[in-house]
Amino acid sequence: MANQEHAVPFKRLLLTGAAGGVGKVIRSRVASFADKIRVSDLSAALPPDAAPHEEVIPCDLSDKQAVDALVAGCDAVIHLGGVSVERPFEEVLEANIKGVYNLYEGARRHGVKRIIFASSNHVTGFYRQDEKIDAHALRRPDGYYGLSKSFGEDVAQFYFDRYGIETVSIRIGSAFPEPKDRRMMASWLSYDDLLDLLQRSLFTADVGHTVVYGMSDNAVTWWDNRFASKLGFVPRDSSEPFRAKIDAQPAPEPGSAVAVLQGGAFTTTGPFE
Ligand code: NAI
Ligand code: 15L
Repeated sequence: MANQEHAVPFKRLLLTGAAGGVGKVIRSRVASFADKIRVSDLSAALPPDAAPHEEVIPCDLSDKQAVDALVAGCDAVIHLGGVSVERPFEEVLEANIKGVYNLYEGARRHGVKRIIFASSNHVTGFYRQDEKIDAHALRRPDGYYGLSKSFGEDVAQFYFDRYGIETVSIRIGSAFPEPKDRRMMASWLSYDDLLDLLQRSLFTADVGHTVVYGMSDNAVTWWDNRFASKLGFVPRDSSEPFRAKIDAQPAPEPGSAVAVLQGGAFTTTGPFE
């Protein structure tokens, strides 16, 4: 990998959201990124079992003191934890908005050098599927969840400008074992491509705050991922092998949000009254 800053891995890497869909998959695969992996999630979600290279520390991200203790001793973070779908504002506020603030405050206090922030395509979900945007396009969040990720990107920029903490914000498309529907034919990110992107995001020098889309090499795409070239990221997988399976599904209603907008169903979820 070109342009690597760290000849040796980090000393202690914090992985939040380790019990989630993505976290469970990448947990064992980030072992080589640091001497120790500190694995965290809500206590109810996280079994206490730890591999020899791991420390398991349950933590609610909305608890500032607990997050401060969680971050202490870590020099890098992969931040996956939080609400990952559209939910009432109060839930998003606690886990994502207070959560990301608490994380960066801990990072500032304890000298964390690099954070990988799991942002989302829902930061730009109100663009149409026939538009192609890059990561510098005006953000158009498609709900409270998208707003929280947009806030997280701003927090990342602020903590770089003010304190020099570097972040790669990855606007993940759809990171699942395979695309589940027509929309995900464009947004799919394979786990292998995600792992490659995470590794490059951690180890490429001088990223400042870089925002990229997390997408595989899909035939149809809504995102010009040119800023990912700074990381040398060239995805290897594609949603195309799943096309026949997806085409066999009923087509979405023409003109519906799912058919027209990049954010799909997120753009019409709620209000939660
Ligand atoms: P997930 O919902 O499966 O995992 C999120 C984890 O965060 C869960 O294990 C949950 O217990 C934990 N969590 C929730 N509230 C918390 C709190 N207050 N304190 C501590 N932990 C808390 O989500 P998934 O799919 O694994 O996604 C991981 C990250 O990537 C999330 O931040 C999500 O927003 C982001 N992302 C994922 C995409 C995907 O396609 N999987 C697409 C775009 C972004
Ligand atoms: C997300 O941000 C969600 O976390 C994930 O569950 C998917 O819904 C994904 O976006 C998507 O847009 O497919």
